[in-house]
Amino acid sequence: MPILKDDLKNLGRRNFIKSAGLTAAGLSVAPALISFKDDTAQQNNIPDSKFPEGFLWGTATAAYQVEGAANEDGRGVTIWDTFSHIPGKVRNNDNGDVACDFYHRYPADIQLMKGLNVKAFRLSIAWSRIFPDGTGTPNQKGIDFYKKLTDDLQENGIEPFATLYHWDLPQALHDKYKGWESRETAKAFGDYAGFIAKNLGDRVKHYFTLNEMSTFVELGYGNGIFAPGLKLPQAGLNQVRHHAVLAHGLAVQAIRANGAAGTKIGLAENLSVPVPIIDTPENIKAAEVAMREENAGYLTVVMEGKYTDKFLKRTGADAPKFTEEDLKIISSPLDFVGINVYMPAGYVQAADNADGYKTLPFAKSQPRSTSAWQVLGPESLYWAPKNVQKLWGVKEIYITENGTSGTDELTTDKHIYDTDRISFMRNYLTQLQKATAEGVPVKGYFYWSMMDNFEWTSGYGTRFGLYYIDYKTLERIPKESAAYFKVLAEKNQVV
Ligand code: PNW
Repeated sequence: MPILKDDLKNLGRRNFIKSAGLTAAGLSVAPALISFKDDTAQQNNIPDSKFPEGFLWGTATAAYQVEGAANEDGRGVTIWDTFSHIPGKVRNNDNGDVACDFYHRYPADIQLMKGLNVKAFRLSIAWSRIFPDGTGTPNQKGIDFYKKLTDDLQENGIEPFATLYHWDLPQALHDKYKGWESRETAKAFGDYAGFIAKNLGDRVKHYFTLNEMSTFVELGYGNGIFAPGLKLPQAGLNQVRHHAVLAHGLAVQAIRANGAAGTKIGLAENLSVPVPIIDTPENIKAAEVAMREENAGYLTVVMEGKYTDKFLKRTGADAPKFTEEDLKIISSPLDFVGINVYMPAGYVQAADNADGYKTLPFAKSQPRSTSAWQVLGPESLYWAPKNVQKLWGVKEIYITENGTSGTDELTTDKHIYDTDRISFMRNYLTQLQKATAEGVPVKGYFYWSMMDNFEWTSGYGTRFGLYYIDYKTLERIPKESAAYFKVLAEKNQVV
């Protein structure tokens, strides 16, 4: 295999030899080192690493995390504005007032994406830019912003995929109804979704209703570390869970009723992904059973139109109050299922107990990213889509988020050699490719995130981007992983 002199120099300078030592830990780094400058698939030496033809490569962001311009053009206050301005809630007391200033800089950012061979972009629409108070009179300037943004994307050959709720609830709905504690918020969300489909439906064909119901509900209303910072008792928490899935269903119906022909609808859920510790038939079955049960309050009820018997038994007197009609709405048919996959929920094995499985504790030395919650387990990106297909017969799956946070040190010559992120992508994507090769219908992958951004309670110190943001100047600097993504998307294969 021809290794050019330049490659050798790069290998040395970038200290890649050291990272190649990772192969000892079972991470396949070596073959791809050379592939960066290789032109043919054969030289890559991974003949099976292709993704299906037409596989969509994209990046993802969310309004509050990147847009900034918090007080411009009539945008209403959201629960995250309120929460992030309370001292002590976010690391370093960071907030999203300016963020990456994507609101003003999106034209240049679209060019950066184009340079990465990105063909799809997952953005979120800020509800409070459209309806500053959550309901009522729409704000034309907000609509115009998303029209301009999505037009610009399409003119550059990038398909917009819009999330309607990425956690930035209009504060007015919180004040008036206690937010997701009330059914009124679910109804308001349905109305807003219908309005968007009517007004942007000519240009946006793909919608995700809510992003990660499980995360914003559990962290915002269960343990209080996310906005609005509540710690509800179980009965109240179950009702919030129910209102979230109900909001999803109402939005699906509203988009169907108002969207243009050909509009496709799904959601983007951070589902719990149990991974079999050893791939025996018993453990594989156990992981499937565990996945259905662990997502009972969210994806399972959306896909099945009923709460599982075990969920109702577990919640007992605290179970959510719901009607049969609610369940029908919640399980309105979807065109695709989007899943955000970062980690295994745990490694499981078959067990002779009432659940039929047992979750093993993570080893203390299990690798993690700089996000304390993120245990690294590439197999999660195989088992998540595999079992979504198996459990619910889903025909179209998108990986709506996958990514990792790193230390991302900026060198004096302005480089970021994020070897950890590249290794992460290669290992996770190898697992995803294995799933697609087995016929699991994954249609696309959105890397989280296109650029560093406001990482919720972790503020700006935790970086997930392919582009580094210098928060003093707002300059975007491509990380080494951006170069990796560019080749990956161009070749449509693990590199
Ligand atoms: C997701 N956890 O959030 C969100 O969809 C993104 O907005 C976010 O930036 C990204 O993943 C990276 O964190 C999560 O604690 C936040 O398990 C927290 C958790 C999971 C996902």
